[in-house]
Amino acid sequence: MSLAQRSSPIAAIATAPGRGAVGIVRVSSPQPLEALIESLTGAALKPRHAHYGPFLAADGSPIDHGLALHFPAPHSYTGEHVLELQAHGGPVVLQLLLARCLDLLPGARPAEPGEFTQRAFLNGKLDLAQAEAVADLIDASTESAARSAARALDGALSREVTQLGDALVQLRLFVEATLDFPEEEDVEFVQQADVQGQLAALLQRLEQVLQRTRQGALLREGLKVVLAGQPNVGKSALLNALAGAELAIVTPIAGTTRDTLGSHIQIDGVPLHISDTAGLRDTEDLVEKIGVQRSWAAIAEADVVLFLHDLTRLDDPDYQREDAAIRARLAAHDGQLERHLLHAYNKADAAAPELAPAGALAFSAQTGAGLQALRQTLLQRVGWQAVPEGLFIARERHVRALAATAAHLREALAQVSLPAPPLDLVAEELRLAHEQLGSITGRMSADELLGEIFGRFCIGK
Ligand SMILES: Nc1nc2c(ncn2[C@@H]2O[C@H](COP(=O)(O)OP(=O)(O)OP(=O)(O)O)[C@@H](O)[C@H]2O)c(=O)[nH]1
Ligand SMILES: [Mg+2]
Repeated sequence: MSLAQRSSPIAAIATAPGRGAVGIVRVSSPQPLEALIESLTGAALKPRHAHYGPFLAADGSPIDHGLALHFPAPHSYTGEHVLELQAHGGPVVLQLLLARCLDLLPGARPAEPGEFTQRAFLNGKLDLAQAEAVADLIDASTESAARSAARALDGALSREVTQLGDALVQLRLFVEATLDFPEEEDVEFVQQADVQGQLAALLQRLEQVLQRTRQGALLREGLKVVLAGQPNVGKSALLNALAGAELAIVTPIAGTTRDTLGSHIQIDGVPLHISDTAGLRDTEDLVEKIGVQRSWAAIAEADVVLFLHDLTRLDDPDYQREDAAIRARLAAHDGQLERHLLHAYNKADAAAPELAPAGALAFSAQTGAGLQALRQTLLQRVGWQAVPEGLFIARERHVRALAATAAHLREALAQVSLPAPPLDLVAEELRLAHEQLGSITGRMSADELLGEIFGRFCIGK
């Protein structure tokens, strides 16, 4: 997009497509909107006050009657001049209103998806993490996800990141200042200031933020859980029990399920996508064969594979042989899959409890016994810990940036701990750490910030 396009007025229907009681057309423009407002409503609007009246077509006839709200810059969502029109929520009415606004604004064009929020970011109304939280709040699939998105939008993640950034700036400042005065005794200087101790403390704080950010990413991304195992172990029965609905066909016939079948569920507010698969076995049946191939494909993509066993058949030699074959194939997946495996033993209602291996998860999809423990173990396995204080939603992008920041800090700490610390390398690691951290909010341009501080303190030449 060219600069001119980026600064042109934009307008869009802000409410969901389809019919509704109310529909909203929103306009944002770098130029004042008074002329548009005058032509459209025949009135002058008091800023930030609801005004009821007609929305006028070019010939002066009303398109609709509704509420108009004017937010002059900079006190608006985008930071530009914004007008919101609340009309009746019919697609034709809203299209007419949108077209009228575009006609009345020289150079105006329909807004691209997310463009109002993008302008809010560019005008400093939101940082990058907050802008992402807007989308996450709209997309939230569970109550916890929605609340956490609201907290991130409120700046919970941004504040943590900014505080870490401030501490990092102090360290960078110190190390770079030491570099600028080579006549000083570097080693002593660094030791006196306990750069090592400060770095270690910073790293510790960062790890805590990283842990919370991981939880936030889990809430947002959800997780893929695949139910796998031999035919007839009760995979479909478990899917139904977890989903609380009769989604999959359950019969005593081995090979009932052929298609992979998924459902969205939540456990303690964590969204999970759970898939039932065809029972794993060698088969001549063409349809079932394809089903088994799909099972393996689903297993390869899963975040967690819930490997189900049938307590009533554990001592059956045929069952044992098939079990060994499946385990061997799972192990053959470069050990990657085995890390995601969670074994669970079904039909506890029909078997003696001591049949399950010691410490194993035993449950009954039929009676529901042990399901609660199964749910909790599943959450633990995916790394979920209920964080008492406010959780904020986060993205994989944030997790990666924080992990990269931590890696640079660890490297810096290792350098500082050497008998003769190579300060230029330490400074470089700190700079890289800062850059990674700054990418989360998109606001902290690391070197600008440092330049500002150096300027203020008049250090150097
Ligand atoms: N006693 C008992 N029977 C169960 C339990 N769970 C499932 N079953 C029975 O086990 C049989 C197989 O259940 P399914 O859920 O169809 O098994 P599946 O693993 O999906 O089988 P495939 O689709 O063939 O791979 C059915 O007759 C179920 O009623 C349980 O907890 N206790
Ligand atoms: Mg099944």
